[in-house]
Amino acid sequence: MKPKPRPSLRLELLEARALLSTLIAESEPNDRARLADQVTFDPTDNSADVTGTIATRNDRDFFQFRSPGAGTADLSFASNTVVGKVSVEDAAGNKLFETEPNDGVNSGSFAIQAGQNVFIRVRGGSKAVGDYSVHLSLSDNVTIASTRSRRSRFRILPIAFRGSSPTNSTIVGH
Ligand SMILES: [Ca+2]
Repeated sequence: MKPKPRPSLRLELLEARALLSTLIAESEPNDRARLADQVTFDPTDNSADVTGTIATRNDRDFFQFRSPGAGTADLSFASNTVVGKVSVEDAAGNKLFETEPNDGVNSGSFAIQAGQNVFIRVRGGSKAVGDYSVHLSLSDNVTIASTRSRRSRFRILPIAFRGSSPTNSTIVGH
């Protein structure tokens, strides 16, 4: 006889999906703008977390997003090992923002236009290699179309359990 699915299973899946939606992991090769990894923003908080690895001193990682509206983007680079330099350019190669790791500047803000293609390049600024993360957050006035509208159909329902704990019990009503 098949075991019955746990009553909490659906909630756990939703939580995992929500976390994954904001996390963009690099995929090599991404050393050129045309090979850039696409960044998607979570419409619930207008943010995205990018992760990558500077594998060699010549490695460079490109990420790209198309701005859904005009506003401001906040960028923050973090790494335990890499003195990384982040450059942000538009499609024409105009510089929008650049960190200055040698001066301790690893975050900042820049203006974005509606429909603008924004390219983010991460380089290792020294011989150090390792993992890094880049947090991106768009200002509240930039509206992001939700591609997960089905999510709104789910609601948290009060559930009555009979048993010693929610993971070791039987749903008796909701
Ligand atoms: Ca790369």
